Amino acid sequence: MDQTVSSYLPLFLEGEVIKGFGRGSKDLGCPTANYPLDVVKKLPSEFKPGVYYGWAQLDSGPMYKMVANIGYCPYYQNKEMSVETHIIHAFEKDFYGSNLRIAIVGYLRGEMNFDSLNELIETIKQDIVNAGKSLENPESQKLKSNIFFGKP
Ligand code: ADP
Ligand code: RBF
Ligand code: MG
Repeated sequence: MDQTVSSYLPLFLEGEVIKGFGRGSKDLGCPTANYPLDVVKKLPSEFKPGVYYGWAQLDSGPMYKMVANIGYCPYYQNKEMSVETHIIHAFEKDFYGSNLRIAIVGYLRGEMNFDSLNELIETIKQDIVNAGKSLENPESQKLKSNIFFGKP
């Protein structure tokens, strides 16, 4: 892993799931749970924007794999940094207002710009596959039972 990245990983974040940009990520097949700005501000100053994988827990529920985009979304040119978590699980309904705990375990790639929305979506699909694989390795598995997460 990248030297700067490995100096602050694993990184644990916790906060409420709020309304995000409302760009309909859900309609694209990739809903992302957004954090309020006070959580985003807890990232270390040397944090490298990009796509990360790790573990997620809603309230005191079960552990799920996740992939997160942390940065400025060059495709949309956001002014503020955002932390958006896509939980790799099909939920029956929304969970705005829930407490979301994440462990950011590893780095997949830097944020990129795309010529079309379709390319962005295809790249995200591949990120989900890559995250799923990386989370199977024993180092990643260990973090799933970290004391940071509540007992399901
Ligand atoms: P917003 O712009 O408000 O973040 P999204 O289209 O990104 O809207 O949808 C995010 C919301 O969808 C989350 O806040 C959550 O309530 C819900 N959701 C349902 N399934 C998932 C999932 N697998 N991962 C993340 N959020 C999900
Ligand atoms: N936005 C970008 O502008 N560039 C990216 O490379 C990028 N990668 C993403 C990877 C993942 C796994 C996820 C969940 C989101 C990513 N996004 C990226 C953010 C995307 O633009 C945002 O979720 C939109 O709201 C989707 O419509
Ligand atoms: Mg979102």
